Amino acid sequence: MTSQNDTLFARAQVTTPGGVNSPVRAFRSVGGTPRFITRAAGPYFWDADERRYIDYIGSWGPAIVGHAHPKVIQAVQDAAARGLSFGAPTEGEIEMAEEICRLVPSVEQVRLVSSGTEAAMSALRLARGATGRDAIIKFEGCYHGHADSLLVKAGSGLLTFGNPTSAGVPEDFAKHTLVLDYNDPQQLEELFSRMGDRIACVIVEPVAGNMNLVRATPEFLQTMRRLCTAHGALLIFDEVMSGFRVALGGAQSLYGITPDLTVLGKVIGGGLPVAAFGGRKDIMKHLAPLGAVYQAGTLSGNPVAVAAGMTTLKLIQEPGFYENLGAQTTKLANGLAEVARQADVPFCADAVGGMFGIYFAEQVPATYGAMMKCDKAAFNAFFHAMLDAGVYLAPSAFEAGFVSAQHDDAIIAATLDAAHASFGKLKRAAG
Ligand code: KE4
Repeated sequence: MTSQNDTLFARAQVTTPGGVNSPVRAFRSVGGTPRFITRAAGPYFWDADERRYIDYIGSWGPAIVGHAHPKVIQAVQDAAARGLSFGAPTEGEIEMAEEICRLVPSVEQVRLVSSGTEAAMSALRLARGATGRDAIIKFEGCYHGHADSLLVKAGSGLLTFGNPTSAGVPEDFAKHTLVLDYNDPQQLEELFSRMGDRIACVIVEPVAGNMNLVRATPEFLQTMRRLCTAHGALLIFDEVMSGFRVALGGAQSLYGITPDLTVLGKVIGGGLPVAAFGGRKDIMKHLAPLGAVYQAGTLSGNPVAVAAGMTTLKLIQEPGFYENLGAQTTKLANGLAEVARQADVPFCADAVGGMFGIYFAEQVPATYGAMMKCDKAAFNAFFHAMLDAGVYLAPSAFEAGFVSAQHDDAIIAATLDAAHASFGKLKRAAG
């Protein structure tokens, strides 16, 4: 019988490039047909064939309290009944700004936008406007959305300027972006000694999730904090993924490092389009309408989206929320590693708060280079075996996974049962 997913995928590709509105959804990294989701609840979602999956992407982070949480749905319905968008300020935006500033102390003022890309792009422009400098530093393997200056990979030599990773990005844009190796403090020292007075900012995922999960070393983050301060550059923590995911205060609270600007998204929208950038007041004052750095948005601070985000932010502050989320995520990671060990499959896993990484490698990668050596073919085979068993992992060996408050012991146990069968399949296929 033809799968409805196949039918929908064929139809989608007629009117939308690749049949998807975001590339990773197309399953091109793992192969096969993407699942078209019809509904979701708690830790589950269902595809067009009415097949149920335990969901470990959670919309790539936003669904931290579980899908379709009754309180979030009610807040959205109540807000929608009062109108969808006004293009004028609302009290809800003040409440969200106050909540973010309270929960993330490094953020003294914040501007709401509609996507992580928009937030990171705006933070970059603000850093350049506030410092009067053009050069920025990012790291191989980190993703900060698809603004031109950030779609850049390492240049040919270590300290040369970057090259575009995407068609359509002019060399003139890429040349202001320096790309260094993640978790290499020495490269930062060398670069700042050469041109520290030309650097507008360093932007980093303090817990990386876009090359799969890679923890920053404390020395790496401490070095960039010290060098930015010494050379008048701004330190931007891109916490779109790690914010409210690895801890209530984000990765900056785990490492005890205060960035100058923070980029947020995902969880603060609870599944609807809310993102934000914020930080020191003396930097934020450069933003229009106060200052000369322009930034704007028709749907910025949208009242319905803010209602979803604010309700989510309240739910994650319930007593024990992060203790439980961290415990369940660690239980999953350790359980997968144990099941793989029993099947004699080279595999390891890591977990930070409510996000996890799985690696077909002997040890947890600490760098982009090490990550690229993981066995992608083995991951892809495992991905499909788990999908067939009703467990939906991120459809790429280079993405992190996400647990929600609704992934209870029964869900973890069912996942490990599926993993036991899947690792067994891999072992038999390897012969
Ligand atoms: P959005 O524009 O997708 O809302 O956010 C961009 C972004 C910025 N910074 C970080 C650290 C991010 O992880 C992201 C987006 N993350 C991806 C997951 N790898 C979103 C999934 C997708 O692109 O479809």
